[in-house]
Amino acid sequence: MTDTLTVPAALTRLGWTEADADRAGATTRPGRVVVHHGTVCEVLIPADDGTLTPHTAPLAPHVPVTPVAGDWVELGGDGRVHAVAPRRAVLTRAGAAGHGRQILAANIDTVLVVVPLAGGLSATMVERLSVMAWDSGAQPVLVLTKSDTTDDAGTEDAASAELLSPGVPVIPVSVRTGDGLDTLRAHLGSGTTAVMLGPSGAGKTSLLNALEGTDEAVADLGRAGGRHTTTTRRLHLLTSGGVLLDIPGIRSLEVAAGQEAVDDVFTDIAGLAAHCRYADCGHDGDGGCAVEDAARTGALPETRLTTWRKLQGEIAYRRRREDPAEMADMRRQWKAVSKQARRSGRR
Ligand SMILES: Nc1nc2c(ncn2[C@@H]2O[C@H](COP(=O)(O)OP(=O)(O)OP(=O)(O)O)[C@@H](O)[C@H]2O)c(=O)[nH]1
Ligand SMILES: [Mg+2]
Ligand SMILES: [Zn+2]
Repeated sequence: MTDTLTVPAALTRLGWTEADADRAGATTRPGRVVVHHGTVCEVLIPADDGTLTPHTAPLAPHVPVTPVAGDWVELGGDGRVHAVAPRRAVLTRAGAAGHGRQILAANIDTVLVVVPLAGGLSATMVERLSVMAWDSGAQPVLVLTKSDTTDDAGTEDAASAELLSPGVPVIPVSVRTGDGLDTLRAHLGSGTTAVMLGPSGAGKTSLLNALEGTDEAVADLGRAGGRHTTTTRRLHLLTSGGVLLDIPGIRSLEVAAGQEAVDDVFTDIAGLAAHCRYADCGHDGDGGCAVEDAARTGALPETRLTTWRKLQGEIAYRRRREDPAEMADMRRQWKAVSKQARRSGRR
């Protein structure tokens, strides 16, 4: 924040891009949501002199959506939020039953998938979080934290992770040694909005503090897991020019994604599937299955197929839950089947 920024520069500082301009329209001079709690938003707005001014804005009553960190909003003359701009890439998680998806961060360019190396690299965590990241429409970057807990600064784990999540840059980092921080900064330049996605205790907030020299609360050393240290979703302006959203840790069950995102991560299985006998092969006992053949010979790691199958099951489950027509079909089918079963039971 300096006094010399022009209004467009102040907007750029907030991460405003041409893609946002396309969506929000050229006439608006929006503010950006830093954090939303209850009925008010903390918003940063470009002031006339080009500086950024923090403002606490209540929601006007007619606003149809709840703003989230990263949203661009239009403030009325009354200082309230009157509209939320249409969102580009959004990070979402599976909500509780019947609640659809919850938006965790809006208008993002990059998802930092934050996975700790302490205690060993979890392939499943890399795969599942990468799927969720691809599903946002933003570019994933895999950040392997706590590289100081390995013998080789995370080099070997980084090589394994590249195979687990093709097409994704992998950066081992440590806030203890400073390893990888400059490489990470290079991904967080001006005009980039990034969000950190990872389990609780992965070291997301520690990373923010190390990048910025800030003092946001992090978990005490050795504290038992299970509780989130970060409890809000908040946007931070970085000295590297970009914008970084720190959010509470994600649980594995909250990972929600579509088939396309799964194919982005499981390119090996998608590639093999082209050689299955049936175009709609389920890779689950169907004849002439190239995927299962590869798993048998070891060309495809068995664990990879296991995670892929679990994700397929979750996608199907969620589709049933989210698609009322399909759900109604299932209920009808269930009723018919159970009626049949009762009848044959009486006979
Ligand atoms: N050895 C080592 N420990 C680290 C490193 N980074 C973070 N930690 C420790 O990991 C613990 C958790 O860090 P946090 O930054 O609070 O984790 P978080 O991902 O923000 O967790 P939530 O806010 O709950 O989602 C803290 O005790 C940190 O000291 C690192 O590079 N090396
Ligand atoms: Mg945190
Ligand atoms: Zn198959």
